[in-house]
Amino acid sequence: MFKIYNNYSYFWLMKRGVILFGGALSLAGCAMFNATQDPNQCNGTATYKAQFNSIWSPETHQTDFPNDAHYSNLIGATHGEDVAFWSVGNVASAGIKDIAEKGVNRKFIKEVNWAIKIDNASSLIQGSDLKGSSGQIEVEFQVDNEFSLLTLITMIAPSPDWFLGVSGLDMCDNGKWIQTKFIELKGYDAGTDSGTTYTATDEVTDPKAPISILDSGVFNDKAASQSLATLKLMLTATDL
Ligand SMILES: [Ca+2]
Repeated sequence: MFKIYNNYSYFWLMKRGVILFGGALSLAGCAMFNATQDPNQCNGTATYKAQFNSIWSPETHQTDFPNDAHYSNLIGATHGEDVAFWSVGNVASAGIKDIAEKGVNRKFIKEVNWAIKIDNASSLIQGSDLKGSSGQIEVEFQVDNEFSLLTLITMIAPSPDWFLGVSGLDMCDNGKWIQTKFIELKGYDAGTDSGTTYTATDEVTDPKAPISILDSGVFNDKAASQSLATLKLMLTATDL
């Protein structure tokens, strides 16, 4: 818990309602922080395995199913509640736009690294891609009390600006690390390209529209499932 006193840790502590009066952060300061710790927070660190399983196919999504369906490299972060890399109702960052339109992760990696630098995130998560519409991507990640949230994203490809993912999923539930969690992943529209089919030519959305759930067009046909993939999260180790 000991942190060297600097501007970042000062703001980090201020955000959590701990008032410090100048000077180096002392052991007494640590005791003061512990005394204010929320009982709903989780202890120690928790390691998880995340399995992304695609169920996207011409059977689940009949309309215009592309010949070269695939997913870009699964990418994400572990972070705290002071940052959201994407969310429904907000416009996409440059990093999310690049992933959703092109499957290019470079700018998103910069956004995560910046969040790590200013003490809003703890790690970058990088997984493989999927060359086809079916298959599995597996990644490991570690969370702790301060950074208990998970964000993951991969491009639905080809597509104008569509992606799958989770944002700010809290692995800590009422003071306990979640053992397993199963999520059906639906598609999102990044609001940066107005194309309505998988292979539409580029059509910039200007100004950007808010990120929204994909429930119209090719995602509102006689699909057997609105989900394109599932995400299974499994606690593999804890260090309390
Ligand atoms: Ca769009």
